[in-house]
Amino acid sequence: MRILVTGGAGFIGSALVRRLIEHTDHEVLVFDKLTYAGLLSSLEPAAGSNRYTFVQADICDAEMVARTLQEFQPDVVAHLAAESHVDRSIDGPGEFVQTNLVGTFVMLNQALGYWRNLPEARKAAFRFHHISTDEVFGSLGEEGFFTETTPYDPRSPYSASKAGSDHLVRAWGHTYGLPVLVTNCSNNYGPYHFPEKLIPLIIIRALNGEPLPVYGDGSNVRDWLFVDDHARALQAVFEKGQPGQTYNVGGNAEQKNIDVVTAICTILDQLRPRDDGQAYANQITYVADRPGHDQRYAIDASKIGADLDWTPSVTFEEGIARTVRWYLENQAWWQDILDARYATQRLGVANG
Ligand code: NAD
Ligand code: TDX
Repeated sequence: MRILVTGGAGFIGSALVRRLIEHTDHEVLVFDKLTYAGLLSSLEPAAGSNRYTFVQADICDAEMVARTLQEFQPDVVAHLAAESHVDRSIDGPGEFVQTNLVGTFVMLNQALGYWRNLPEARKAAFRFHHISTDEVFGSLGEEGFFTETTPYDPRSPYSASKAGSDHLVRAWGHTYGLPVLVTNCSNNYGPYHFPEKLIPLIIIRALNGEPLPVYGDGSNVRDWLFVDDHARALQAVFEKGQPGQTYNVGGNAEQKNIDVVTAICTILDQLRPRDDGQAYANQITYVADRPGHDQRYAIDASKIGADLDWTPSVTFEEGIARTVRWYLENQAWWQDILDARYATQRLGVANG
């Protein structure tokens, strides 16, 4: 297969590309603008392959999208490019509307034009796979799970823009017959995670001897999915999924934020004890809550299990230990980001 991956220089996109190059015979083209979150260093393990191509371009640029589709002739578009950080969407929602809504519209419209001109057999096999989030479903109380039929109730500028993009994708499927697939997944974590997100931010700030900011009272719950498990799910969906269907993808690993932070501290105490012999947990600081902070997300991933035989393989305990070890062994990767792009300061306080 020929797979065009938008956002392939991001956290999840690069995990997908590394997997496809390492474990399959698929040809891969990464289409990525290289925003602050796009890193060629995350693609280094794949970049030497003759089945890998990179194009630096914006998904809002219809001409570049059309030309790339025409030249690369993909069987699958895996659409991951997006603005992805909730805190940044509070500070600057405009980019989220532009990339997540307008960009997805451009991708759909250009993919439709390309798909209509394919020969019948390739037309039947083509898939437009949109990668979305569980945040479109809103916030859960103590009980229950998000399923594929949970009504949409997005509550941040980020999740509203992703919800809108999901609706556009389904509309292009229903109205024009484009063979679309949608996946909604829970919080990913693992290697190459940009340090604005909770887990890498805590690891790096702990190592730098800085306060570890826990929003609110730390009781918010996320369902953590190891990124390589997610990449395997995405491959299963675009290879075997039924066009028009949605699949929820989750890690079956709910954790309160404070427990995530404490787990990281405990692992660091073992692997890289502080020079002064103190526990890393002493650096934990409760800070002002995120405005509109969703309380709990949890995914019921039974449909993808039953239909496509996918289940998460990495427990939270195993995944968090692997992740901490990766950050200890790959300081050069994250130090470059701290020096040139983002130094783990607080975002999204929204006083304005
Ligand atoms: P990321 O922020 O790490 O990467 C986004 C990538 O998209 C970057 O490489 C960036 O350069 C690229 N990009 C941004 N705007 C672009 C544009 N206009 N044109 C072309 N490229 C552009 O994001 P991620 O965490 O890897 O998330 C990937 C996708 O998965 C997103 O659609 C996100 O909404 C979704 N998702 C993420 C998570 C998570 O936990 N990270 C969970 C659920 C869903
Ligand atoms: O410094 C912090 N302290 C803190 O307590 C940060 C950065 C976050 N948090 C909290 C907020 C959330 O409850 O930790 C939790 C996780 O926060 P993020 O890592 O920012 O992720 P989240 O907002 O849950 O969204 C992520 O998962 C769903 C991704 O960023 C989204 O792209 C994805 O759709």
